[in-house]
Amino acid sequence: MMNVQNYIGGKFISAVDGETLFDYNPATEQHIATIPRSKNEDVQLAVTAAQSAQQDWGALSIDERAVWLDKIADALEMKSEEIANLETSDTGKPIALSRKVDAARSVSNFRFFADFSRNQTEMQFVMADAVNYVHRSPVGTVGLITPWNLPLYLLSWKVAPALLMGNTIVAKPSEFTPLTANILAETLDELEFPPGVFNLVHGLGHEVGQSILENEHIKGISFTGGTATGRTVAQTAAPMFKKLSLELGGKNATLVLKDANLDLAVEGAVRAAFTNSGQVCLCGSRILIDATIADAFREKFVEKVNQIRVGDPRDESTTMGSVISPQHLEKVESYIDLALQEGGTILTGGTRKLTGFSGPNQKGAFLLPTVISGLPHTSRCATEEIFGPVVTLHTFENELQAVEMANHSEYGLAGSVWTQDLERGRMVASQIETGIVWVNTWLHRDLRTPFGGVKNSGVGREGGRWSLEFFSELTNICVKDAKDES
Ligand code: TXE
Repeated sequence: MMNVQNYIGGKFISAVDGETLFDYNPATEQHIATIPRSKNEDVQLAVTAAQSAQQDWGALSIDERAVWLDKIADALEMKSEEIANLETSDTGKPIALSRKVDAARSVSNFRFFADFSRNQTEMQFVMADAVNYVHRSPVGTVGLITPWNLPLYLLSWKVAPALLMGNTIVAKPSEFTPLTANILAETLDELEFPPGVFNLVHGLGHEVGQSILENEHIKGISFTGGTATGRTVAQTAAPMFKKLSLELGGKNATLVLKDANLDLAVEGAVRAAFTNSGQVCLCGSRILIDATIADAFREKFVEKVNQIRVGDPRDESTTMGSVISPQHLEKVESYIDLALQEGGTILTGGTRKLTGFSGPNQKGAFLLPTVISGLPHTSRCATEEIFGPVVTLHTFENELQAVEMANHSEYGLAGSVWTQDLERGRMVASQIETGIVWVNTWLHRDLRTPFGGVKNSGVGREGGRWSLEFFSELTNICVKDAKDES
């Protein structure tokens, strides 16, 4: 069992009041770590440490900071297996997924931003008699608040550009998944990274998270999490005029057009619906299918879903693990009950996975991948974020209706369109009110592109130059010749 501590000013320390919380493995219900239950005093210590480190860190050149990012990437890469194992214990996700996505992409986030910065040139706007230079300064101390679904991946997505642009950090990982944020702190410590530049405070959202939001010295907040929490974040931080980036929930549509390559679409739709037990904000949790191909699609789709291997997350052959907690399992199950009350038909799944386990996994929060049909696209199950291994199927008569159905959502984060006519795919994609649309693929990420949502899915974009912009302040310096104008 691990005893995780806060990392403040380059030191591992307990919460000031000594209080702790338990961290559980959701696939076994075993208590795996104890973390500090930090409060406002701990945030204040972290902010003081960050502020003392700000000047020196901000004074480094971007190239010097990029060298640090590369060093961090190399050091994390050496720990890939440890990261993957801890992520699997904390989240219940399959080890193969933890390796391929969580561990690998956390490394590539640091490497990407280091390389990306080397290709940047200073923005200039030349006038007839003057030149405007756009100068970037750090925002200052920023608060990074992250969720449990992709713990180190999402934290590194924020930490890398924040460091690169010269900011100091107070980070708070989800209380459900603190272990890989701790690995990052340990790695920085081993590298003798400048103390106080990166500070980590563990604890509950409404306590330590809220203190980060309210701290007047924290000048920017980058938050990824649920829409309801995002609203609290905005309500607290916006009146203080903090820079704010909110990446919130989604209820993304997968649109399967009449001319789709059916095998490709089925495979993509299954991956979009069930990756990480459906606990990715980009997951395609409602599938809209052209009525003329609906029967064929449904049959192949259910067949493919039944091939998902739900099992022990540590087993290499498992393709779906548990959900994040027993409480979350109950929430997801309540939507399955609701679907039945609303007149839906469960085509497969719908129950807990109870058989085939021996040992501690018998107590885990496992649900079978669940496919529901027969519900209106306006029903609660088809419009509210379930964030679990549950997908609803709906049919449309024409593309106009498909787009209307896709846009019938309070969310607008992502989506995918499946068609062999690429022009049509782009046209349909451009009509969907959302931040990201894939055509004939899903979660195909180029880190240079803008990432973020519209409507209740958030505010702002991160990724590539959008991250650099968020984590810096711009000063336009207009320089005119000092010659006498007369
Ligand atoms: O997320 P929270 P929860 C969605 C998903 C899920 C729902 C709730 O639908 O069922 O959100 O999940 C911190 N001030 N997503 O409750 O609460 C919290 O400690 C400051 C989508 O786990 O949003 C954690 O570090 N911080 C999402 C982080 O916010 C606060 C991924 C996110 O937790 C806080 C996860 C407060 N008052 C859930 N309250 C996505 N977009 O991918 C909580 N936190």
